Amino acid sequence: SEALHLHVALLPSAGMGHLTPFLRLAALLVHHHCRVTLVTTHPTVSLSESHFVSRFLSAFPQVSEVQFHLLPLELSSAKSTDPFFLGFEATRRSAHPLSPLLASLSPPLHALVFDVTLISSVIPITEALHIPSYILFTSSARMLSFFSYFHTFASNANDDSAKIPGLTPIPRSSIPPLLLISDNLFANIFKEDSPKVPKLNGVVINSFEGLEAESLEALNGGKVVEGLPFVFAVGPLAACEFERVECGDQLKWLDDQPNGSVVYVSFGSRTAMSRDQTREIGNGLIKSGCRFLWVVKDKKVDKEEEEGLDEVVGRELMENTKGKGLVVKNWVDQGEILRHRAVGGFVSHCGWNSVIEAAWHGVPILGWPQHGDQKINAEVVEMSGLGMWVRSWGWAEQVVVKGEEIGERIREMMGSELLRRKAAGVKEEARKAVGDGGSCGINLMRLFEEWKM
Ligand code: BUP
Repeated sequence: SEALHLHVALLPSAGMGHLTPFLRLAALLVHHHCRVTLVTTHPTVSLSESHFVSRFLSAFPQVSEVQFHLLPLELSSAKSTDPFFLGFEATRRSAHPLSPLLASLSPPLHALVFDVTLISSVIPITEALHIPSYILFTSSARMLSFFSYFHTFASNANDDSAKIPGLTPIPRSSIPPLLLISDNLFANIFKEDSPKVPKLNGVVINSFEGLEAESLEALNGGKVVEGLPFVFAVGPLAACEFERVECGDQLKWLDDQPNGSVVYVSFGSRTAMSRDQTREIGNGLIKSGCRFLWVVKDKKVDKEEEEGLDEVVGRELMENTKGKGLVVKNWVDQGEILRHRAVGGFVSHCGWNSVIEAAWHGVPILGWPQHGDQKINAEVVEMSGLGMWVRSWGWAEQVVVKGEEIGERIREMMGSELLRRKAAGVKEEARKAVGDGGSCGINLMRLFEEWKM
């Protein structure tokens, strides 16, 4: 009722990691009686995305869909081969037709909430139409601080760490590698968009004080960069019913395992592991002596996923895992898995959604960042007490980490009573944030007040 008569449009960008929090935010807004329009991009990069959007729209018939058709991208000028980065870029370059599309919405919009990668292309449109501009930042508040500070940092290229006021310094080795080399798509988006954050009316983020007090205080205390808009921490955004997928076999298998005995292993929706590394992980899991549920992924985009497990993991290794663990290749219901009492630890790439989901269920993380923002997120995992990570493992493709060491670290995580207690503490904080009088509700009300003005 607080949001009655408000009309907000949401505009996500490519990848499940970006889409997921947008749809969860949409569900939250609908819950508060806000009218929501979802701008859906066509085509999506992966099938997971298009299925996810369809399921969302069927579950929320009160949400209007506006279709946004991307222009084909001139590949030779794109400066990247990553299908998701190309998706970002195609969306940026196709933004022009959004102008008549947004202008025609009725009742007129109180706000447009869009993806961080669209700042430069969308702000001129929203300014011309006098629509307040907000982003939903789909990573950590620590990463948001780095993003907002980036244009300052880039001019001091020799620093061994990013010393952002109010934050524990971010070592150079944790900075997304693509940002340290010039003239690639990812770095160019950062360079162009980072100085424009102060032009936004606000930033919505899927985080909470109990997980990221330091960064949220620095951001809203005006320390990070001058002129930043308010950061509305509305996390943890809850997973919704429409996200559920069939995974009866896995849950049944988990039902047969003792409490806290299973380590869940997944590197998210867009990390393809090399064959060598995949086999070392398999060996590591066997050496750990723990039971495991392992999601194997050897292609970046699901559409290309065709090889069988025997081929990717190796037949011998598959034989050896029998009885000790479950190896799966398809999309799993991560929420249900993390919620299961048998799961006692999570080997994760530290994609932000995975971190938030682990926090929600109080499952300790062994972080193994692979790309992009993931080391910065792993620092949050460690600082908050939710888990640990091994700095020497490096970025994906740099080294192949041996099974022996992987197994040892998994044993360490699964055996740590201290980690378990701390992760349970983070879970308590997460529940408090969304409970009565919690920060999620307070920040959401602030946001509605602002939208009403
Ligand atoms: Br894989 C997989 N099932 O099998 P992240 C992922 N997920 O539910 P990413 C499943 O996808 P970026 C699966 O629960 C999370 O909500 C998972 O987001 C879900 O990592 C989401 O963790 C994955 O942020 O994206 O996909 O690498 O790095 O862009 O954040």
